[in-house]
Amino acid sequence: MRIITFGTFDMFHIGHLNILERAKAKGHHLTVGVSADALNFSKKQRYPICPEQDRMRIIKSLSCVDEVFREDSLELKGEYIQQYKADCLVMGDDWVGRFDHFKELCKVEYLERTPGISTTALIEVVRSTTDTHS
Ligand code: C2G
Repeated sequence: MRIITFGTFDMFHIGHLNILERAKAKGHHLTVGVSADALNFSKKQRYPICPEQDRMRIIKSLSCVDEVFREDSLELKGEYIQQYKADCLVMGDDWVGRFDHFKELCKVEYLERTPGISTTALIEVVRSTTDTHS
């Protein structure tokens, strides 16, 4: 089965690795759409800490990942699912229900997020450490 998943994967951490490994375990081929810097800016009004070329290189280097592309638009998910011939879309459960309409194209599964870690929390830790020492 061919699996597809999407994410920003900024400041790559263990929660990201866990979901990618678990996504791959559901099939034999894993495609990852890494969200573009511009897409992040349009969604969150800030750019990721790590630029898209770096985020894509990191994801590409993982042994559980077979193929990587840049996700330029949230509206193109259906096209990406078809283009990469995915049989199953996997997302973390922070997205539960949000992609159910793709069930007409492929299976849709939401996996439990790894508790206690997020890019936002990492940024906060760095920020508070920097504040303390400056
Ligand atoms: N994740 C996880 N556990 C965490 C943190 C993240 O399982 N502790 C998962 C998320 O649920 C997501 C993936 O890791 O499936 C990537 O997370 P983000 O980089 O935060 O991606 P996001 O901004 O949700 O981008 O088109 C959708 C977007 O591209 C998704």
